[in-house]
Amino acid sequence: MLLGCPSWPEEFAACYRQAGYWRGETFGAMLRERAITHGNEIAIVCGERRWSYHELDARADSLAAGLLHCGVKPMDRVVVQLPNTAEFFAVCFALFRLGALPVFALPAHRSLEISYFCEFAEAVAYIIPDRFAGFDYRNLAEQIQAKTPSLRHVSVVGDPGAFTALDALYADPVDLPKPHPSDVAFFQLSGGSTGVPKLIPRTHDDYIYSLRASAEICGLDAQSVYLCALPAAHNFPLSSPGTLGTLYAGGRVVLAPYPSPDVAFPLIEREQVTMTALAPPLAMIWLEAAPSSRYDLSSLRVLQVGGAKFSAEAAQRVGPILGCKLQQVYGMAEGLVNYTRLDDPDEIVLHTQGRPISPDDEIRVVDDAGCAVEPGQTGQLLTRGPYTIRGYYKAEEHNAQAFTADGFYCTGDLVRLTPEGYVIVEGRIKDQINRGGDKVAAEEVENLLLAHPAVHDVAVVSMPDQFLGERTCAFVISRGTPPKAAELNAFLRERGLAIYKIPDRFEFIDAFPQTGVGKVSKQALRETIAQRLQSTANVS
Ligand code: AMP
Ligand code: DBH
Repeated sequence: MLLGCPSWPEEFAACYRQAGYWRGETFGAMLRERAITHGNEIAIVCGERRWSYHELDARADSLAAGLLHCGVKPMDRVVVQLPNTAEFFAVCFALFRLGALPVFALPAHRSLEISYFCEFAEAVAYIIPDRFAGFDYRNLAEQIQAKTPSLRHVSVVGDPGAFTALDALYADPVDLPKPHPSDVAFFQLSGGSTGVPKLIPRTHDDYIYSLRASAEICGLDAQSVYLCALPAAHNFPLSSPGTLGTLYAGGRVVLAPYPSPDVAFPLIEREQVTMTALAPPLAMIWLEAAPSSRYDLSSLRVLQVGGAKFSAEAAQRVGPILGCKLQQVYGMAEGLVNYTRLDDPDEIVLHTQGRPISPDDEIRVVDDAGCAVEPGQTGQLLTRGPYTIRGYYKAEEHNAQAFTADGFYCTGDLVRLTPEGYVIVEGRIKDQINRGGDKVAAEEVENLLLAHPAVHDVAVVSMPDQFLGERTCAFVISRGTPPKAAELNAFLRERGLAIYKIPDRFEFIDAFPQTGVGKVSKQALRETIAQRLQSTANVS
């Protein structure tokens, strides 16, 4: 077991095994079983490449051997930052078989995030594409390697430049020790609300349960074709039921390098895609594009939308325009995932964010004092269960706040429950901006801006946005003449912050409004910017 990963108390673990949730499966063994039963079926479609289960299985063995030769050992951390390519799955399953632990970075992360993941996790290896979306990851890797002593190895999918090509690692399979099902299998990342992102340890047992149950809820089977349009490393397309749930069910995963209609629609037609997952802004783009598209989307049976609140108005257009069922998904990389069910009445599918996967997902809705609210009232959602973590990796102090003494995760989301136990997301108390599904921790951006010489103080808040739901606004008290917004923008880019976290707007202000106890009132700042936007909209 890896130190620094809080686990379930033994009595809970015993219950989860007893109930049949944790079945002692591991990812490596799961792929082997599918290769035996569905060996010649196609597992992964990536451009013109089609890998059968047998091929994926063989690649995982051979790459695991190659990584071992490079010095990657069981329990070592490996930062994986790959776009939606077949290699992402070869790498994941190779690491799972080896018992080395991927840290799932997103392609949008830049030097600030990646160097933090590498240092904090003491990663020994970093796996990247050569270029993606106009960005050269080899330059990034060079910077990171220069300042991260633990990082011994960089592998590149594509042209390796000064590093090693992933393709050159494939070696003859060797015998490997088998990871234990209760071991951590990888780290997901939290959108977070604090200064630095948190690492989320997920075990084989708990994650496989969540994707097996998700696949069942979504009716996946060997005939299912799942289009992965969101970034593959994100928890939603990875596990709800996502690519791994599809592979669990023996279905086919089709990879879209980009989620835009011009890329995704032809793939849906060509591959006869049955299901996919989108965040709300993308779903809206698809709804705009579909009526005039020349591609046949009729194979699509289910469109999942989640990551941020999907408005009921947009939700009701999904059926008529795309000719498929909508499923709302409210989940988190920490664990708990809620789905509307495929046979739920419209009322529920349009107006709620679903109900939990498991009968043993425990839900509490509490007020500021931590007391249960009256049924149907709004409060913070706390949760505990067979696939919700009991703590972040090496974060004892933060865990004491983010988890209750009896192990409930404090989601920071404000919800209410319907009498049938469906969750409606009403808002949030965590200091985070949800930019159309991309989460931005206010404090992380504030800390960086405070380092700028012309910034005396700063508060980052959300502002309403028709398209993304929310965008980010930084209120700045300047030191002397206010700097130009472009200068602050450039400053954050130079620091290596992911672009989606850079504030969309800077507002300069003399003093912050305060709450009764003298704290900055972010609520008042949100209202100020919302009013300003409203009045400019009225003028134009
Ligand atoms: P993360 O912790 O980064 O995995 O992000 C999970 C968070 O995304 C949740 O705690 C919610 O705040 C938000 N979220 C996810 N799905 C939905 C949804 N369907 N509606 C509203 N918020 C959502
Ligand atoms: O936003 C999320 O993190 C999310 C949304 C839907 C998630 O992790 C999930 C489903 O599993």
